Amino acid sequence: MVDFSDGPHPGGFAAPMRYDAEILDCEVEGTIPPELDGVFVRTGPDWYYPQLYPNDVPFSADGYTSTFRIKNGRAAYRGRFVRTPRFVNNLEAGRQLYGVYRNPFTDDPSIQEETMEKPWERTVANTTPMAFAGKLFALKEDAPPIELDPNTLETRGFYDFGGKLSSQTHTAHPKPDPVTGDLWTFGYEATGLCTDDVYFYCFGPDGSLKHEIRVKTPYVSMMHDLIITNEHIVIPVFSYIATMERLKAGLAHWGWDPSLPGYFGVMRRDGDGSDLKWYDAPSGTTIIHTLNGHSSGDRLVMEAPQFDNNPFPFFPAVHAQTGDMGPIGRSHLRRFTFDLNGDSFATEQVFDDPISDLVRVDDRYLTQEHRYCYTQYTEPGVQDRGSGWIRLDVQTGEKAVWYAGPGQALQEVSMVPRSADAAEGDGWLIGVANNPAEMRSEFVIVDAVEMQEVARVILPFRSSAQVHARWFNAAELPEMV
Ligand code: V55
Ligand code: FE
Repeated sequence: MVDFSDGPHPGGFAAPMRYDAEILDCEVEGTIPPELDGVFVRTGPDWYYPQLYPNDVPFSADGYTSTFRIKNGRAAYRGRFVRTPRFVNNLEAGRQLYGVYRNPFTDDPSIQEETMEKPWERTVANTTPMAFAGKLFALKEDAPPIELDPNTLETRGFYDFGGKLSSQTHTAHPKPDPVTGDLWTFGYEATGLCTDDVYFYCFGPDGSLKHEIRVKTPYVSMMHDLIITNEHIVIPVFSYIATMERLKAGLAHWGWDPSLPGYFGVMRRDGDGSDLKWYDAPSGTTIIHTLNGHSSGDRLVMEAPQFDNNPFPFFPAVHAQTGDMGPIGRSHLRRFTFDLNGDSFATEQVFDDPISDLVRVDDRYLTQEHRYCYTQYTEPGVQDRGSGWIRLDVQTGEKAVWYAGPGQALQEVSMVPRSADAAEGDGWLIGVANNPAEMRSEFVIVDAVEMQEVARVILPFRSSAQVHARWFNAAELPEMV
């Protein structure tokens, strides 16, 4: 029986949505710029059945992918639950069969033999959309990508890069290199649950495997994101720990352990991993998402938001009493400058106010030096304007902020350049605002130079919360009618 009265979201804006939807020609306020031709894809979590155990976490909710296809000033919306093996098995049983986050020991006996052997089949594919070689995928870091039909969003199944993905997992943060056209990506816990193996890949735009690197990490930590520069790979290892003992005890995959050392691992991206160097970093902090980085000579400069405590209180501290969730994390954008010949790095705060760690650059500048960082932000003291998107000049510290409107909550922003050769910063900020007063979601287009709204696509319903979203132009994901 489906009964959400005990949560996790019994009602209100975050209540489970549980529907697939399609609107062929959406209601629009303002004018969608005619230059916008492509598809904005969002992936996020929505519980189709209530969680099996109270200690499960929001990251276990079923993956839902939705698209705003934009062309000739018009917008079409589609949204569908990803038909993961888990979704299909739950639907057949009419209830949740899967236990707590990334822990098959807690699964229903009817499927547990399978999930112990193939833990990636527990995935909910709820984190990030990816386009690669003309295909669309929904990603979560515990499994290979799941391919979706880019037009209908029907699920095609797991994708293993033509047999080249030797890792059992694939990150939710692959990095397209705009200079080479390649995709740099990786999987951690690559050889099984709680293994310290990390496999990195470079895939060419035709889908071919160009390079692979295999390394081990000092401990098994949540390697949610990484930095690819023009020459190097930087991997953060910070404060979360997974062990088989935890899993056998029925706990969620990650525990927060501020007594663990932090590390940045740096290695050449064209090497074999034997040059990997671990730089000691402050413990009790963490880096979940990264902004961008660039190498030149014996220096590597990267920027990332850093939390000075546990950002995910539903992964409680390993040494705390049950129920002690610790403080909610807030992140600051910091710049880390590595001496590639030495064994240390310098840290500077780029911006003094706390910001959302869903930071983005114009993707044409990934691996290169960039000027602008975009993210969600509300200036301290500003009230009743809803949440904002900030354009932060990381070189001068100059900022400009656009606010969504009273009560509205903005999700992750994407930057779309006005044209392929437009100057950095010239284009639009796009993303979804949740409007709880109207109980609906709205797709917003903001001029990134003026920081003024130009159009809004109005949905007559809530679209479930995204984790991440990406814009793919019509050349990357052509529309098939
Ligand atoms: C994150 C999100 C996840 C996950 C692991 O934002 C890390 C970080 C939505 O799922 O499984
Ligand atoms: Fe992420």
